[in-house]
Amino acid sequence: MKHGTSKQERHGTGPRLDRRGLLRAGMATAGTALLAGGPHRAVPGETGIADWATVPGAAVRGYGTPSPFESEVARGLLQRWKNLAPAFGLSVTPLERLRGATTPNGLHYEVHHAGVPAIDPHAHALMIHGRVRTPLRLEPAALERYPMVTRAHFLECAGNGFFNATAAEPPPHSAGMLQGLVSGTRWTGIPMRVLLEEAGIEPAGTWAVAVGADAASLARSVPVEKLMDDALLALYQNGERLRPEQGYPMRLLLPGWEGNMNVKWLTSLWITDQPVHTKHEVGEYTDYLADGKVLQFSFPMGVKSLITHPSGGMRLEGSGYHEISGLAWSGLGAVARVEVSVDGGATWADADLEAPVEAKALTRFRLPWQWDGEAVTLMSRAHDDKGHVQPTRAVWKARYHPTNYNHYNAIQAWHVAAGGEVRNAFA
Ligand SMILES: Nc1nc2c(c(=O)[nH]1)N[C@H]1C(S)=C(S)[C@@H](COP(=O)(O)O)O[C@H]1N2
Ligand SMILES: [Mo]
Repeated sequence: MKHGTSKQERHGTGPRLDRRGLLRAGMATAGTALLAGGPHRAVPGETGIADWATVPGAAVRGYGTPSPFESEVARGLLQRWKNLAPAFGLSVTPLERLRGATTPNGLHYEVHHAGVPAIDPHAHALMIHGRVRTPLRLEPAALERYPMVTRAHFLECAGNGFFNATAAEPPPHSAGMLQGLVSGTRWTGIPMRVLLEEAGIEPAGTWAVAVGADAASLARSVPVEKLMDDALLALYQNGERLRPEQGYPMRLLLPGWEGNMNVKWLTSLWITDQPVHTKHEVGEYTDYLADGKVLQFSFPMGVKSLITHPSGGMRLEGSGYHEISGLAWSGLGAVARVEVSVDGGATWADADLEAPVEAKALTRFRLPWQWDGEAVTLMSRAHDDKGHVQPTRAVWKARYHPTNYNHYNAIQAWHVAAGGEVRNAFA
């Protein structure tokens, strides 16, 4: 993923990039050395022995938690109808506080339509019924005997980015508050195909209605084709059992498709010959188009990216070397390329993609940058391996009704003031 001169020349942007301080990957170390020569220089003989190195530390414990010094790293809570419906709520992943491409389980974003049910796994089962030859009743303990796979996939709420989608002026929020209804996880579970083949789908069984065991009875119609393709009955997240917030003891995982369809606390998969138009697929999770029509069943999430470092609410401490880093993903395939602009979209340079680059998964990108201390606008633009490109906000807005916020995947811009303050921008 090295981006040499030839590639930059091919896009006709080579010489201008250097002027704005974007460095080629090989120069990252030069930039770091520059930092070490500054305020971080060590003074010989200054290192003493800290208190914690003079007495024994804490003993072993059954389940670990982060350092108390990291207590500010937490999900941001959005409880719009807190008094009326306290169990309805969203929480966002603090994207600007994390590195890599995996979201810790305690920071996975949440959307609960009627709270988190306290499910006893010994009293829970998934029924696969309807247009099948052999209806199945699958209890969590029995599922442990099935073959499992582990795959990295992002999960993104259809409404992620809603502040930027509908606001007249850019809200001055953090990356997490603006775009944190997305998380990245290594999910382990049973391929849905294995379970559906055991049940034996009748030829007429082309759709499935997935229902959750929560008080919302959240239900979505899913094409059987997707279930047979890459869907999982997810049982584990990042190696441990699903958290209650993520659907313990089992959830439907539809890689790349809008979060709402990934039914948590899955209890019923009713095989039908048509979609049944549940509450969540005829109102809230549809897209209002510019011409006044409503688009139903827009399942995959579009190609998207954002810079997380630096991002809204941060302050750059001085000009000179900074690394630009962020996340990219596509619900249609793997990220093929991420471009970064430090001049409001006039010129672009390819960022490095951090391996492994997996399909329908978060991908970390990085690009070294030498900031000249002047006001700039930073942007990132992702491409996937199916040829899709992240649109500008203007292009996205032109497609949809002014009130639409679902499937917002426009380019995220950050304005860096001369003083170093970073702020959400529309560009
Ligand atoms: N049963 C059930 N499944 C559900 C929901 C819910 O409220 N109940 N919320 C949906 C929505 S809108 C989203 S975006 C994702 C969120 O999954 P997470 O909370 O694990 O991030 O789950 C979906 N599945
Ligand atoms: Mo959602």
